Amino acid sequence: MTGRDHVADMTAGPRLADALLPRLPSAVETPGFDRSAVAPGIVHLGLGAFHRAHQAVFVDDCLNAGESTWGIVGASLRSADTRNALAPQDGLYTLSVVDGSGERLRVVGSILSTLVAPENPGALLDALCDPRTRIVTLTVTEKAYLRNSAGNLDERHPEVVWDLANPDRPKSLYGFLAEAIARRRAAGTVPFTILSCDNLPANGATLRKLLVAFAGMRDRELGRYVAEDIAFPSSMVDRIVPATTDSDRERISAALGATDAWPVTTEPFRQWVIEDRFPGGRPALERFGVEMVKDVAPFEDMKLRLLNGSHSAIAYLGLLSGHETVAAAFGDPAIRSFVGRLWSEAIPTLPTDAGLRPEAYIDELAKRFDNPALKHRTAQIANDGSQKLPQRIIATAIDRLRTGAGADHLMLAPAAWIAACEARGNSLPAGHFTDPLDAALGAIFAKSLGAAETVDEVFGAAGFAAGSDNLATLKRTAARHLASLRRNGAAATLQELGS
Ligand code: CS2
Repeated sequence: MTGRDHVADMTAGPRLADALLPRLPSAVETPGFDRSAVAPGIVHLGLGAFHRAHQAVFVDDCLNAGESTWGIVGASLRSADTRNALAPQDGLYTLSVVDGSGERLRVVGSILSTLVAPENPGALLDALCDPRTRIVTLTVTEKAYLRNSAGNLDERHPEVVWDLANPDRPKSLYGFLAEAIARRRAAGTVPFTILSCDNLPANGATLRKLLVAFAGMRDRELGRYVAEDIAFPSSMVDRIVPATTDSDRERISAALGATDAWPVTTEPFRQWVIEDRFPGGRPALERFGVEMVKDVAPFEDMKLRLLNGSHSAIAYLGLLSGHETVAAAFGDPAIRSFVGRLWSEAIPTLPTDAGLRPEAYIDELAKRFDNPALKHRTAQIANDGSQKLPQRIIATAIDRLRTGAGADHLMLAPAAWIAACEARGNSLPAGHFTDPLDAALGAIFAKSLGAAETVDEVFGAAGFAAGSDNLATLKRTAARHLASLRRNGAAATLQELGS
């Protein structure tokens, strides 16, 4: 059910809005700044729950501290649901921070307005071209980067083809960014800085490469301009944000005494590490714990390989073992002990000269995964495995083999992904999670192949480890695990791997 659909059946009083802020219970934190005096300075693409629990809260901290030129214009590139929920609330929403000790509520005021790109692409282009916009942030998820299996821009993707032919009515992030950059340049407006906040390694450099390719297809000179005159700092973002449930909506609205159609729940932990390259200026995020650094790469590697890698493994093994949430799956001794050994495989692949403290990091991670109040569904993390596993698991395994070490535990993750995909429509509901590769996967599974052939075809379709000298070894290990998962199930496979 979407936020909008839900509003009709909620009875928790008036709708959350600016006028209501003074009447909220005193335990609820509210914006300490005059929202009407804040000017927009950031356009955010991808107005999902993650953004609203992370970047928007750090920016809210800055606005509370008196910086008044960094309000957010939030845009969805696909669905109207978030706008439909937030627009009647003046862009306000509640952040609920939960752990074993209880729940803290905070109404966040940093999102000044909300846009839905497909409804009105011109309005989003106008916001991007507004001279007051100096930063464009993105949380559009891995698949929106429209990469082919070699990691380059998928030039045949229908949205790329459309955007090249229809620059005034773009659909993809590339069409919007390239057109806005071209218009700003023609108008003599200073360029904005583009800050990717997606879970991709070297996300700034990756986005730069892809956008330069797109812009160059429009016009060589524009490609050169993007390459030379736009800054793409990389960033590492971290906060666990389960999808909002109806029971969250009811509980939080009851506590507010006002209806919030789309609150967001999260954990106390939050981390943002940003490469400090903002020619057009930036809010003083470092005052609120954001780490402004020269090189984000080590932090990104540690987070992708330890947190996200184990998250994906927990999700697929959890699904195969009947666990609905991360806390339940991680509470399963067999999965927990497997994850410990997975971390032991991944840690030696991290840089040792960058001041990382991986042992302390995994200690804290274990506590975060155990958070009993965070109902983070395994099915949520399971989405888009084909887009996530390369940087979370496969790259780590390649690094292991390169140094002559093994990757037995790591390679259980892609095998469990395949097994969980196969289980949909059987032991798992058909649409329990989705993947951009679902059509190709369905065609492979329909052939009822043995484990080795299945792994071969799935790795080929997903481009896993393409070009690696050790591809055959990686596939062999994954196939052994898949055969065991199919034949003996997850519990026996985990037990055998542990012995
Ligand atoms: C998760 C991430 O859904 C997923 O794939 O692994 O969203 C994870 O919760 C965040 O990256 C935590 O920062």
